[in-house]
Amino acid sequence: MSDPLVLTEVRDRVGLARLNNPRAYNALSPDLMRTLVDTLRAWDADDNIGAMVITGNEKVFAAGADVKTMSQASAVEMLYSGYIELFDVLATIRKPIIAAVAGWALGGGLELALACDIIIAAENAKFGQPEINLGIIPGAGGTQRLARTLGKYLTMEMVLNDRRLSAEEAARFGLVNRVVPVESYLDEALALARQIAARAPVAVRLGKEAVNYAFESTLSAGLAHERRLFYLLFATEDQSEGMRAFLEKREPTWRGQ
Ligand code: DAK
Repeated sequence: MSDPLVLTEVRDRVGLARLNNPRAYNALSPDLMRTLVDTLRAWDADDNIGAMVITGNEKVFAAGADVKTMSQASAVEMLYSGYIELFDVLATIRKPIIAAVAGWALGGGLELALACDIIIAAENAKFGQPEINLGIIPGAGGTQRLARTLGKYLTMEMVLNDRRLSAEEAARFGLVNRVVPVESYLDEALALARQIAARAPVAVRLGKEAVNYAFESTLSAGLAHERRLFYLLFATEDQSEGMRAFLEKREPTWRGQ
């Protein structure tokens, strides 16, 4: 039997998914993506999990879609493959997802990281959209999510001329939350995930929804949406508990209700 394409474990309310296609630099084959998405969906529905981490290994996060598979595909086969829908599912996951990136995050690999909510980078992380070398462009969100994060000009250079960013550059340009030593990047990501997973679940869920809405709407629509979610939280037990605990100078006990 072949090794699983995604290695999973759950600890302290955090689900950890390790991409595991080492022979092809963690290329995101359809089978790997399907396994990853099924895992994340199951964790999203599991009350015992509050946050998730996606990682690769110390040398590579993911080198993009599987070029071997893609090289033979026609336009119609690509259209009907369902591959892109697997990326779309990531945007429907309600719990926070942290990408812990060491080594290469290229093409679909970078697009996978961009679909996460927080990116922790190891010092050796390298980010790029090399699709232009294959005669194509990014197709899983790279042109849009990078432009929203880095602005037009750097994104153009990355998409049109395979400009790659070091971890330090990625941090400077706001593409990652922070850069940490290779030895500790996964521990950092897991520790952050554990902290978020221990917070008020409904507020975490609506906070993620509110921030993501900023990328989909005008400012006034976004502000109105935020306000509705804010009022909604006053219908939760966790809001009463959180404020009572603050006034009583004790730690709150969140129930996710
Ligand atoms: N796919 C398949 N195999 C890959 C691969 C990939 N993306 N990346 C690496 N490999 C394989 C290599 O072919 C090689 O295999 P063997 O020769 O050993 O059999 C092995 O991994 C080691 O690679 P190298 O010999 O090249 O190792 P180096 O250390 O020299 O270089 C590298 C590492 C990661 C810098 C290099 O391998 C590289 O540049 N890889 C390709 C990166 C790339 O072009 N990525 C973008 C792929 S395009 C869609 C939406 C989006 C997408 C698809 C569809 N729809 C809307 C339907 C996404 C597209 C992409 O991501």
